[in-house]
Amino acid sequence: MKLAVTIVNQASSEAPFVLRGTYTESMKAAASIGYDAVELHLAHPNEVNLEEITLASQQYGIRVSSIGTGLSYLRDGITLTHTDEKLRRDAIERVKAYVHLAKELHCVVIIGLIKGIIKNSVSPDAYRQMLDESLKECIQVAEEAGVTLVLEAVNRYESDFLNSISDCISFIDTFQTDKLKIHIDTFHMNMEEDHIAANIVQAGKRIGHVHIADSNRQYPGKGHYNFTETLEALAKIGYEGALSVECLSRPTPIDAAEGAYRFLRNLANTVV
Ligand code: LER
Ligand code: MN
Repeated sequence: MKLAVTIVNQASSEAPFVLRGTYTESMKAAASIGYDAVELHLAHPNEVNLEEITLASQQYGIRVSSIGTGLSYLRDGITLTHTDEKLRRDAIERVKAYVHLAKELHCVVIIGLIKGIIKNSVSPDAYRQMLDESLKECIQVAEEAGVTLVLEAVNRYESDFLNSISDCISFIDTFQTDKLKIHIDTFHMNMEEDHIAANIVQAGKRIGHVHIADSNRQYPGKGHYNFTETLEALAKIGYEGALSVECLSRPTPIDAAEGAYRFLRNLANTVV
């Protein structure tokens, strides 16, 4: 399985991203540890220089697996369900811009925090209608670009919609496209799923991306999450995407990146 690590320019020490600093320096550091790919977290696609990323990718032999978009919400307050029509439109245009970048980098685009939450909407129905409309527009652009959007199942304390794999299955099936898939995260699954392996198998080919953190959100091996069970379920469904490490950067970013890599590489070698 391909291993990826999250990289971000700047984030608080409590944010669950691993390597911090310039994107190209982090690509170099990730490649030297052995990672196959990086996951870029950025508030706006214009924060990266495509030529520089492409060059670093060739130079260090590392790909981009995924683009995380949550920082656009955290920095600019835009969501796909915002009651302010201008901020909703801005979010749609932002996702389209991420899709254009993802097309060049051959990677997936994560839809997490940018979808917004019901609590900030007028009503659950209004929320759902706006999410449907906004996503349909994003999906059209994703289909044209051949890019996959991945919708993250996030635990109930952070989101009030799409907390579990089964929530995501029912939701994405209504769109009838293979360009909208489910994004699972071991940290969230640990809280929300009744049976992790069975639910992954149930989702099957709908799974498009995987975040990895241990039960305490530290790097894998530091808590009590059963990664063998998850990796075996992913092998069973023929998952071909990346396992992307999104965890606290403790005790240091490099320690977390190295510790996660050692643990996962070792496990992946025994499982697949
Ligand atoms: C949030 O907890 C999370 O897992 C992130 O991937 C959301 O962007
Ligand atoms: Mn995540």
